Formats: sequence, structure tokens, C-alpha cells
Amino acid sequence: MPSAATQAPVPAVHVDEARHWDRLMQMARLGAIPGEGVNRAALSDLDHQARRLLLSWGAELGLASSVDALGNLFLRHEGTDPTLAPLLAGSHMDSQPKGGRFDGIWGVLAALDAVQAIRKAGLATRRAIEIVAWTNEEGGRFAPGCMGSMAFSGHSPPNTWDDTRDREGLRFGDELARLLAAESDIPRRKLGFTPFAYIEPHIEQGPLLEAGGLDIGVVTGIQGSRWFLVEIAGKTDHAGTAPLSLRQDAVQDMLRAITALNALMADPTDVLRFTVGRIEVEPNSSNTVADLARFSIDFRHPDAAILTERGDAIPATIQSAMTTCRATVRETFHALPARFDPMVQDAVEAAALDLGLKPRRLPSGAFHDAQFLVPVCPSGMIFIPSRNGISHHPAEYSSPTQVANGTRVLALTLLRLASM
Ligand code: HGY
Ligand code: MN
Ligand code: MN
Repeated sequence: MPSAATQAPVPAVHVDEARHWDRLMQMARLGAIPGEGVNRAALSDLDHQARRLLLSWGAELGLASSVDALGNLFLRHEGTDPTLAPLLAGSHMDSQPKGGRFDGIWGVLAALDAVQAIRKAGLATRRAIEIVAWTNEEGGRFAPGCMGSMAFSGHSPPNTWDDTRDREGLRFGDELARLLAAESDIPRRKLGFTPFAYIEPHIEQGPLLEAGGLDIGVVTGIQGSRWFLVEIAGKTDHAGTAPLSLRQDAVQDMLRAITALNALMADPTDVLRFTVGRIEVEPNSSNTVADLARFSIDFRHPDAAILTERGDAIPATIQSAMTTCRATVRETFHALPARFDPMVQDAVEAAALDLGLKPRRLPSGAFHDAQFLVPVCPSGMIFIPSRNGISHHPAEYSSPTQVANGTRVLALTLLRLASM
């Protein structure tokens, strides 16, 4: 640890806490739901409005905007040496259906305000800094999540999800085309480039920082995630007349499948995460036997071998649970466990210490776009505390000081990496 005398002076960057909070609250009004929550689905009209608001703030700063074929949105702060690969910082703007005011959007606004603080301090950076808002991280409207970052990183072809439909039957490809048409005034750029490094500020969405009285999470990595969509097809029957012995009841076989999956996913160490969060039944009538049951699977684990072993056993487990119905199982998302680059982790930790804040290193249980940037460039994340560890809920909250601290850490981290 360099002594105070030898330590480089900490750049005086001032993040305007009031303005930063006001921007967050302006964004929170776009899709506001009771309980101070937000419902702003990817590619919705509200998403269009939020992007326009971000673009207006970027234009005030003189940042150059651009958008790629997946709708990933960029704002660029020029560096002094255009031959150098830029830094990339940001997160996502879409929310869960009953989400909070901070998940994703804070990371985008942290990048905006960090760049604004750097420019206001008159600090030229050798490397350009690009602010990014990734398309459809949550996957709430169009599953799976992280489409924008998966396409950007080459993990998946850009047209992979064109025929994916939302609950109203709208195609992702059509809604993406509608967004790009609405933003035809924004310069288009090719999909994908190699940043020098990527940093994603994000709320912790867990209890550890708050419980430890800590200010900043230096994220070490992200556990693996696998999503599946299961459809069980049976036969419609009259609830009053069809004997149980003759039924092909999709709901009953769905229950057998979920029970069998619970047994497969049993974990006495409570590290494994297994969630059935979405169920649809047709015709969804109390006096008609269901001929279709559809459910989602969200399975996560930090160990790649367990993620493979248990995840690969899901289809056979479901098939063996069928008694009278037919099941189809489709994997829609597969993110390997990711470890963040020590260089980025060290830069984040040093920035927090320079600011007199209390950091700790910790893994992320939630997935993030950063997971898909790991194979592209050195990547890392900055966490700030979540009140009571709550997220994906209207009660999600981080304080004005906490969000400003996270943004200050980002600004110093960017300055440190921009000079490398
Ligand atoms: O589901 C997740 O982990 C992320 O919050 N979208
Ligand atoms: Mn998020
Ligand atoms: Mn989320």
C-alpha cells in the first residue's frame, strides 16, 4: 500500500448528489407503480421515453450517441488518444414487472454522472469512455434476459430471439425494429467492439453490505444461470363429467414434474437456487381440465460442474414425471459462472479506499450483463447496499448518499483505468 506521501493525489471529482438523485427519480416516474416501484419493460413505449431522457442528458453534456442492431445505446466521452480502446461503463434500463427504482438504471446514470463529474473537473482521459444501456437485461417481457449483451459479445447471433413473443403475442424482432425506427435519428454503429475494460455499477440486491455496515461491494464474480421453458400438453375435459382415470390433466403432470425437480435440486448447503416463477395454464378455467401447462425454470449455481450436471438432468427428470401428458423442454438461457478480472477489482477497491469508504469483496447471486463481457475484456462490478437486501420489488431502495458514493467510486475507477 503506497504511503500517503507517495500516493498519487486523488483527482477531485465532484458528483452532484442532488442532481444524481433527481435524475434517478425522473427515470422512476417512467413506469411508476404503487409502492414507489417501477414497471418499465424492454422495448416498451416507456423504455423509448427513458432512452430519450437519457439521450437528452447526454446531449447536454456533448456526448456522441449511437445505437447498435440490438438497440444497445451508447453515449461517448472522447479521450485524448483515439487510437486507444475505450472504457465501457453502464448497465440496463428495463425493469422487472414489479421492480424497483434502482436495479439497472442506477448503473446507467452512475456512468453518466461519473463522466459528467470527470468533465466538470476538467480531467482529460487518454481513453474514451463509452456509457452503455444494454437491451433487455431482465427478460421479463421477452425471455431470456441479457439479449443485448449476449449479442454484443458474440455469445449469441443477433437474430436468435426475433420470434420470441411477449404475453400480447408481439415478436421481439418487430418490437426491436419499432425501437430502431423511432431512433432513426441516432447514428447506427456495428454490433460489438472490444473495450479496454468494462465496469458495471449495480445495487447489491442482497443483504451483505448493509449487514456489514459497508459502503461498496467489489464484485468477484457471478454465479452461473440456466433458464428453461417447459410446456406440458394434455387434453381438455369437462370438470364434472370426465373420470379422473381417463384424464390427461396438464396441471397434474406439471405438479409431478415440479415435485421431481425439487428432489433433483435438493441442496442441504442452500447454495443452489431453483425457482419456478412463472406458470400459465390453458384454458385457465375452474371447470375445465387444462390441456396446456407452461412453466419457467430459473436454476443457478456458482460451480460450473453442478450447473452442468443438475441442469442437464432437467429434461429427463421432467419426462420421467409425465403420466398421461407430453412435455417439451427448451433451454432459453445458459450463462456460465464468471470471475471478474483482478485488475478491475483492485481498481474499484483502491477507488473506494481513496474515498475513505468501506469496501468488501463478494460474489453476485444475480446475473448481469457484465457476465457476458468477461470473455470480451477485463470486466468488473461495483455494488452499493440494498436496504434489507430487497430487489425485484417496489421496496427496493438505496439512499442518495449510497448512490452518490457508488458513482464517485466509478469516476475514480474510470480515471485510474483510463490512464492505463
Ligand atoms: O435475474 C437476475 O439475476 C437479474 O436481476 N436480472
Ligand atoms: Mn439488474
Ligand atoms: Mn434485475
